[in-house]
Amino acid sequence: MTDSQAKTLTLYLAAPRGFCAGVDRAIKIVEMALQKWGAPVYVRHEIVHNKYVVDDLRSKGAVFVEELEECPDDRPVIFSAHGVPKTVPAAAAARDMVYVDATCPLVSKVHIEAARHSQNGLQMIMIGHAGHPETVGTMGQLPDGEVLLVETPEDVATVEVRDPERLAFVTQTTLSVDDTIDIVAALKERFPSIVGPHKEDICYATTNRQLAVKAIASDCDALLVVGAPNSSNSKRLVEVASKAGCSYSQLVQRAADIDWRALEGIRSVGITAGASAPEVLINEVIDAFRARYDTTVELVETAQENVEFKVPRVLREKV
Ligand code: 0JX
Ligand code: SF4
Repeated sequence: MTDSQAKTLTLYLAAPRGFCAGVDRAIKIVEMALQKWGAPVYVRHEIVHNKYVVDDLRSKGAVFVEELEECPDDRPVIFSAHGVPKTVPAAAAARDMVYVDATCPLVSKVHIEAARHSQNGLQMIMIGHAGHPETVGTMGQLPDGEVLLVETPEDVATVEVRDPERLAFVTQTTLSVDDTIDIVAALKERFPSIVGPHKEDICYATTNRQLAVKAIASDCDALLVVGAPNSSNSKRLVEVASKAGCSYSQLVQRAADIDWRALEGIRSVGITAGASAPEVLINEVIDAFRARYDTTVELVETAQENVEFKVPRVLREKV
């Protein structure tokens, strides 16, 4: 192989990738709140799981905290895209705080489903990752202990329910579609009367990004997912690529994280990004390849998205 051949590389750029409608809306909410009320505006939890996004909003006057108790009474607070337990807005209201809920409408829909099933006398089972803020928020729509969590088909085999005839399930929106099929199948096998969504509650953005990865994974010597280590949907994309036959799939937050040694000898790389990763970081990664290889970029588009969510009315009204 000659030197010039060795430096030739094809980048398969997955589409859809990166920001989803819920992330777009959540970031807009923080920016509009800063315009409306001035700095500081408090944000409970990272608005979305991305350091670049959080640092940018912090530089504009947002203050990120983990708990509502860390916020003063007299400044607005925004709840992150992942959703919050019912106790959080209740505590903010009790303190007469101004708050804006940036929970993605597709997560809120799951909250409403869980509450509705419970009102109908069904015990809830949630398929999700323990400790993830979305799971904590969805389980927190009902009193402590009311929602049972299962993470794997093995959990389904041991979960103890009140009445196997009166059960419903919901899921986190950012799970692996394929893994969730197995968990739902295990639930339906053990509890044939269980009710739930048509398939699961995984959102369009999670589904589309996973399908796009599957379309390129087996053609790539390596696949990089731009995203954060605490981003559930981004981590799932790395797993999907591995399972689809890509022998080296890695999460990178920025171009500086790329392990160039591990990529030695490769001729094709897939690139995608989690729903919370801004396009500027994807371009940074592409530019890093262009600086090292004679790079051809091929867009592989498996779906088009045109979902948009309105920001809450309070931010659309003139001051
Ligand atoms: O960890 P998640 O994938 O739930 O969140 P992230 O990375 O911030 O993505 C956007 C918010 C998704 C909520 O469903
Ligand atoms: Fe909403 Fe899906 Fe984006 Fe989460 S990943 S914010 S559920 S659109």
